[in-house]
Amino acid sequence: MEDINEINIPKLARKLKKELDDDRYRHTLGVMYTSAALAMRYGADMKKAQLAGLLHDCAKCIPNDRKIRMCEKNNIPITDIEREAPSLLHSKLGAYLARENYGIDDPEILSAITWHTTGRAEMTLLEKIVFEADYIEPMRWKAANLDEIRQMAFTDLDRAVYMTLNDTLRYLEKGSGKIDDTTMAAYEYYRDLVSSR
Ligand code: DGI
Ligand code: FE
Ligand code: FE
Repeated sequence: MEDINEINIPKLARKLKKELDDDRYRHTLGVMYTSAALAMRYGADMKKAQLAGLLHDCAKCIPNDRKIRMCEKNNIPITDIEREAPSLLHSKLGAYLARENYGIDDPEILSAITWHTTGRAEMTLLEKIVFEADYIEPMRWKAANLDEIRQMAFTDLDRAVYMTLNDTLRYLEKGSGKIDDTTMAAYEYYRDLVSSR
């Protein structure tokens, strides 16, 4: 509905803050600024990168049973893996809420929110920026190889995406997290892309 340039980021941030806990809000700001930095580096739209970063986890703090109910009510399809790990739904549901509650109808921003958790094969530049910013933003500290991936994100984005997916799969294999088909397809695509060069 709205022209992207008319959207007031501080105003949107104040509205979003009410829906998130403090740590999640701080993470969100980290992702917004890191997405902006990557957009500068790779020549993506700065405003879209900031908006996608700001809103990417807008559904994260909704309790899981409510996520499922909201998806069912709004005809958002739920895969078997998402039913087992409903937290995964925060990306799809986040894109829905970005449109319905935050007035974002730009398809590039909405798809960057939709794919930020699993990634996917052949991501757009904005999708890769938000996917990567989510992993490397300054508040993150637990993930493996963070220093190396942070540097790589500003050197070779496709390789950084591959490294991130590789570490995510390793992390999921150690735990009991079932791997989503989209995550696996993304991993295989970026692995092959990087090794073919
Ligand atoms: O929402 P954030 O915590 O900022 O980050 P995120 O949206 O990337 O979600 C991270 C979580 O998602 C992390 O615990 C790993 C998990 N995840 C990513 N891909 C898959 C997955 N979990 C399962 N079960 N399967 C996947 O394919
Ligand atoms: Fe997320
Ligand atoms: Fe996040």
